[in-house]
Amino acid sequence: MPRKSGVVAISLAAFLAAALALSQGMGPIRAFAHQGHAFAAGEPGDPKKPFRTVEITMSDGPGTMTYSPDKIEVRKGEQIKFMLKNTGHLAHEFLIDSFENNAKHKVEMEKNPDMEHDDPNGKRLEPKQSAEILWRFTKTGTFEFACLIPGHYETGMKGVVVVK
Ligand SMILES: [Cu+2]
Repeated sequence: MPRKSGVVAISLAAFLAAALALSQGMGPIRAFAHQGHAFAAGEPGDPKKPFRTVEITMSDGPGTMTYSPDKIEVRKGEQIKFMLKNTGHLAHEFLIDSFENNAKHKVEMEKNPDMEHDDPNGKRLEPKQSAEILWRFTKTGTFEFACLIPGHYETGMKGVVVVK
């Protein structure tokens, strides 16, 4: 009998430990999923809340690739609906992030040039395509929007958002 109750005690302890590990695990796993998206520049916007619209045109020509405008200023907490339009002849993307994350991401894109983006903080647009991104800037600082298709950033496809 003592032996049997010992086994029961151990299996109950194991069950409790597993249940505890599971309940504790939920939080960090969820938090990690958010960090995994690396939303350094804020967070996805809420369409039910007010926002300001900013149109950004992506274009390309001989030796030049640009965003117009390539600098915008926003207030901390403000929501911006980016209306993106690709008027160029090539596919372009718009990824809003910290300079650091874009630089890291750029290295990955050089290894996988066909990597597609359709994330809350980034879109890839084919020529003549339009897209929207609703974004809330929750932190002050200077953030970057960039096209990380190999060669595009170097040709001028980058811009900044100054959050005050
Ligand atoms: Cu581009």
